Amino acid sequence: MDLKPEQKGVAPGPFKRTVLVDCKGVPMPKETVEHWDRIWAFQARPDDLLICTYPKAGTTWIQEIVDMIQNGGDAQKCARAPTDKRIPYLELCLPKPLSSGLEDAEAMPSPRTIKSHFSVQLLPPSFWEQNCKMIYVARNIKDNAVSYFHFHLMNKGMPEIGPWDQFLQDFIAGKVAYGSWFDHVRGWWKAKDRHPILYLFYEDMKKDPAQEIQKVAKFLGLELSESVLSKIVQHTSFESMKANPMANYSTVPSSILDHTVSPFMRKGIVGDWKEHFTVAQNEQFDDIYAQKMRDTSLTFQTQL
Ligand code: PPS
Repeated sequence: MDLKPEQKGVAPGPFKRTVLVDCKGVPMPKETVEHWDRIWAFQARPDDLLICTYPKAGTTWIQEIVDMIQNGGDAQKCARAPTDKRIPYLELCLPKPLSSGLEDAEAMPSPRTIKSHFSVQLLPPSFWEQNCKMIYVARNIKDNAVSYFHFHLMNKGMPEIGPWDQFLQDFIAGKVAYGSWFDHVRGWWKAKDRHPILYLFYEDMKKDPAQEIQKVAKFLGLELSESVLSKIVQHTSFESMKANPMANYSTVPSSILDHTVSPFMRKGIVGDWKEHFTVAQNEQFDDIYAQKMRDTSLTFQTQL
């Protein structure tokens, strides 16, 4: 596909891996924290839709689903720009000449859909004040950790990490960007009792995409015909999205996202953790998981 100039990424100067600094108790990339006052003051509008996830939980997938629903299943309309230009990533701060998510969101006419990975305590207050609809996608911790590990390898803007075992320890301890997976999924699970939040699971989306897409449409107050629904299911399958330059992040310069290290659309399955966890790591993980999740009704599937 030929890309229009505005659809192409512009390579910035030498790209450096970030470091994490504390932001309200959550480790965050220093670039985000440097712009914190502006991010925190972001003015949400009542008709904004927020898509929020822990990183690597299926964000891009739900973004494509939402955009397809909003555009009546018209794939051409969804090919107007890459994912992050259609649905800005609020707290993403990139070096010039790249634009930041905040700038893109502020410049966008309503109705806007905005992406964030914030935990509840980091979300700018205006989203709550304006009672914006929010869609949260959660993914089982084991596959989420594996996907995040590979993402650190291919994304040259993420912090430096050690080998898998070291990463896993840091991930369990919440010493990664956006902090503890436990706090994140639990915080949003609680928030849904007091806000219009549709809480979805990656595993359910894999198991029955049509059913989950219908849930999203209903949440947005839209009806889908059978033919539009089946177009959306097809267009948002892993295989279709992997081949779609407007959804697979191939337009980002390779100095930032190096798909030769690991493609952004890597495997897209439930249960890949079995290829990564040793028996000992799995046992340790299960123990910690049982402790941290003992007093919540939130449950996950780690295989289908
Ligand atoms: S990010 O960087 O946080 O926005 O990444 P995110 O999009 O949340 O997560 C990327 C993982 O989601 C998988 N993915 C999909 N799985 C199934 N179906 C579809 N359509 C799909 N699109 C993206 C992607 O492959 C990453 O998971 P892994 O396990 O690494 O393959």
